[in-house]
Amino acid sequence: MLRTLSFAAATAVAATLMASSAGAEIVLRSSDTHPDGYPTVEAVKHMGQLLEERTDGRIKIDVYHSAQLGEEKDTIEQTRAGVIDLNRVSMGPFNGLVPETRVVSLPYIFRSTDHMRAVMDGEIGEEILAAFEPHGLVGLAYYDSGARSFYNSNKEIGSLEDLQGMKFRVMQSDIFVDMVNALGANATPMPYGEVYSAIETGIIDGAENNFPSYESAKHSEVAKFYSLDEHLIVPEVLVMAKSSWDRLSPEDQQLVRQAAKDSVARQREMWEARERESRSMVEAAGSKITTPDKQPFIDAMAPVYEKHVTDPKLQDLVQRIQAVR
Ligand code: GTR
Repeated sequence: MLRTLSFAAATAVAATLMASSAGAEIVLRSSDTHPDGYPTVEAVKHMGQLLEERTDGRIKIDVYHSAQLGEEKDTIEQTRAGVIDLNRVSMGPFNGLVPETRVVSLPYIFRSTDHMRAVMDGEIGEEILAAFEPHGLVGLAYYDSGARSFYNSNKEIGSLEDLQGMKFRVMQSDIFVDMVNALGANATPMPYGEVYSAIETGIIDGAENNFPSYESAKHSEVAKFYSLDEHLIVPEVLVMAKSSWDRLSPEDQQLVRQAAKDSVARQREMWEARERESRSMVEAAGSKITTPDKQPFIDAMAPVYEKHVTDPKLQDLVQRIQAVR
């Protein structure tokens, strides 16, 4: 019973079962869109192992990978409602809900993964984690997601000109729609799980993502042309339902937060290895990777910044991010 209910929903049941159950008292249900073995899935499993060890098996995490609990947008709502306890998601789908997530979803805001890590590991990252709380969520940790680039089923993209008029799927956020439009292409927001068949049937020409997603979601089978423009370095985030969090004792909250933080280094290690592996896998399977000149892509993003960074608080965050060395 405990295994299928969220901690929030199971608490009432747990209260009666606890006395007789020799197993975990608290089982946290965690969602991820990626398949088993993907670095984010394995990182949350690792966090669960740490928690089990540190609580003598009293707190456990069950990871529901492969979008078993739904597409990201829906799982975010379910997490806010306390139906799902933990959720590992991209920052992108939070853009409509948590304004602070918008700054780290801007194209080319981070110069490199090292820059992203320096920002997210520091005080700006902590501020953004805290910004989830008024929205029914507790931000726990960030994971790496490399850089996202465009891929498509039609042709090589050697320059910005080649993108003109093409149709790309983006995550469900207005920033990404405007980003693609500013490049002269057309954006179609849609859930991740629909992208493969949308490319296959020609509803869209392609999408944009990092190598591990491109490979593991098998988009590489239907979109062979990958263009390394690296327009987005957008971190992943692990959030917890505020209602599940509030049911934990302060000591357990501390344990959960620490285990989440401690899983980050493991995720990054796995991420770096997986990026390399995925890239060689898709290349071996016939994907053609091109490297366009990025500068015209970067220059084309000015209107996106003008439109989306109007709030003084977000303007300040952008400046502080750019100032991080
Ligand atoms: C992946 C990310 C997922 C999801 C997906 C998407 O890189 O890890 O959380 O956001 O992209 O494009 O929907």
